[in-house]
Amino acid sequence: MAEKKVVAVVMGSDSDMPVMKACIDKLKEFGIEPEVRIISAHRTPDIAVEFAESAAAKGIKVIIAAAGMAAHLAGALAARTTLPIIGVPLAADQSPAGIDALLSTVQMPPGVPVASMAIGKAGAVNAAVFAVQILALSDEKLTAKLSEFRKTQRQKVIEKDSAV
Ligand code: RP5
Repeated sequence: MAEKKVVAVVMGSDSDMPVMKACIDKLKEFGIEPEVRIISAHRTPDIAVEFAESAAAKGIKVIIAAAGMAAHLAGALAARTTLPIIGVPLAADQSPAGIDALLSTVQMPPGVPVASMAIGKAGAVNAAVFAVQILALSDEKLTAKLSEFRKTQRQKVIEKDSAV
């Protein structure tokens, strides 16, 4: 039987996938196969509500929500669940470098937080790492993988330093 998915990666459009692939790939590096959905807070608001309200009961523990422009997806999901929501603001076509999405994602009212990451690919990768950090609180194997990840990252910088 397939293992229950504990992380969901939701994005507002398939046009977000080229950036969000970095998030999905990073989760997979840690052995986490996410549930991936395209759900729009504005174009499919009913599906966003249904998804958020049913996520915890399905076994989802962390939701990563990415969107561009007036990026209300992370906040709209956060309004309907007490699961932690990690937001990834994206620079969509013709948008001012993602600043619009950043402010829409990060400026949540008190009481309904979204953990907003950086704009774009860095944020997509960090959303995956942050989700792993949350899950690692109750998973020693993930804690060990995070420690290994940091060591490898450190080593890569040292190698670049020697090669420069
Ligand atoms: C947002 O609008 C999506 O997350 C995407 O970043 C942006 C543009 O969507 P498409 O017009 O490409 O579907 O809701």
